[in-house]
Amino acid sequence: MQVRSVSTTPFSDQKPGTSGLRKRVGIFCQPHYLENFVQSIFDSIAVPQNAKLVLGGDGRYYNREAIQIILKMAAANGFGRVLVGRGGILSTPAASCVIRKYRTYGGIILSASHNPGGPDGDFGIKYNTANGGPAPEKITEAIYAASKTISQYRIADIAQEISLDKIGDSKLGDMTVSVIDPVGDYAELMESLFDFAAIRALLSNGFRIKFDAMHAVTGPYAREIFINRLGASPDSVINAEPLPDFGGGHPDPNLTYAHELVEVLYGDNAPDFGAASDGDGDRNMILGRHFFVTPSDSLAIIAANAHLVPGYKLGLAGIARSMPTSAAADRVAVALNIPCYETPTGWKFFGNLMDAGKVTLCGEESFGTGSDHVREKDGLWAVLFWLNILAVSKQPVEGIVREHWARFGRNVYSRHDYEGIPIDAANGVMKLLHDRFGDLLEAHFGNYKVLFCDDFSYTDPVDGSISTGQGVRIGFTDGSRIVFRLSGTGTEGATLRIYLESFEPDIAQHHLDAQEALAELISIALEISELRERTGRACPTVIT
Ligand code: VG1
Ligand code: CO
Repeated sequence: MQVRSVSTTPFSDQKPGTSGLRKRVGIFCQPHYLENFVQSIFDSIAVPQNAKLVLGGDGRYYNREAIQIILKMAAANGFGRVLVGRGGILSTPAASCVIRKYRTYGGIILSASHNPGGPDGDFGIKYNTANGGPAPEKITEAIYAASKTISQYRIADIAQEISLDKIGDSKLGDMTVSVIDPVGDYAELMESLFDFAAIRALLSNGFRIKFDAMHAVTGPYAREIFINRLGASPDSVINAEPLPDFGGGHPDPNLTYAHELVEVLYGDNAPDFGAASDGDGDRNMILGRHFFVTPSDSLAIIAANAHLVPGYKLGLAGIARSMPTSAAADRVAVALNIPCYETPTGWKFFGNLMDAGKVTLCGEESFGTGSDHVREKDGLWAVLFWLNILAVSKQPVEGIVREHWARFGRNVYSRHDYEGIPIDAANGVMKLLHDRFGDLLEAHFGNYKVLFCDDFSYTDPVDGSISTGQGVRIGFTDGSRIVFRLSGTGTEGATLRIYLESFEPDIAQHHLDAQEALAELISIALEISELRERTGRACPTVIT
């Protein structure tokens, strides 16, 4: 095989964010842009000769082109075999599953997750290590450093396109390209964890479900699992055809962007259960009939009911949640007498805890839930977990949630996102908050008195690594909390997130509507951050 060394110069903007490098397609398509980043990955991980790599993506625009380039670069960089999902498709959790099952050296996942796709949308790339999880900060920082000094990359000098549409092996120089079924290994793993017979019985007894794949990667997975293996009716999965532009939609399973599903679940004759997943299949939204389950509650409820599910009946080692996620799971951990860890935002912080056997379940408020079955959050896994709980408990979704609140109290929760605001204004808000820490400690806001304020930092209990600047927390004496954080996944301006939480021990006493219950905290957040004045925004882009 002929290898070409191509001279190149660095791009200044290849710093990986919360989960990998995400940019507009136009930026990724520039000559050498993708190649520089891929070579920076390979240069940062000391690839052993003949190593195995997993490669796949969420099918968005530029997925196939990128896969051709990465395959040729993998061959030129000494990989022995690359396992690629057929058609270049692998959901993020499925990629994690395949890395672990076939013990590969790592994997490259092409996705910008919940960000829109298409020629004017976003593209993304992330590297996962041998445990199946997102590369830890140590590696992402090394990749970024390498990208700043790169002067050449290596690529196989082969013009031919590698065929990705037929399962089986082919040769690319000395390297083997193994095209694999993207769904099979993952579906098998799900069957090993959940009581498929119980779920099948539930579905055949008239329990109706609706899953919205949002024209993103989960369509083929959902069809195979819900329809073929669990016997759900064919109309149970909507928008099941993955499209390069996600049908023009925003593949983010929340109340705003998954409105088609939300209308069905809040409409007349609504099904019993609704769910959606995002671009790359790692997020989940859970709905009951006329009812929304907050992701933070979902994590807590999954933890409290895990003993009902075969894969978890022996108990949980511990739970981990990201800092902005509500403390609902902490209460369950106390009841189960297991530890609960609080990590910075992003799945990469959970990997060490799972590898060390310290936690079984992990979750984030951003519609991310998962367990140690893989090392990524897993949308369909969460849906199956709920279906398994519903099949055993024979209660509606709303009943399960209300019973949970009655037992543990309710962490009333909401997130307000201000998307696409000027970067300077966003940084100004964060700086102002830091400058006000001293004053805030003295301040009273009606019934609210500040107990502490800080910028969250985390020391990894396994390897001792420290991550600072992970979000401003303002805690009040009654246990309420406001968190301000800048997003690390956006590609347009800045996105500022405000996370609001209060605790209601006696749910008989209080409003059901979170926005109403949190109204005072919301106005405190706006007042102390001067957000409206500094951004000119009257209201958030997305409220969850
Ligand atoms: C967001 C979420 C975070 C999640 C990340 C990746 O990050 O808040 O919880 O881990 O997306 O999710 P940020 O930095 O924009 O707040 V995914 O499904 O986009 O890989
Ligand atoms: Co995602």
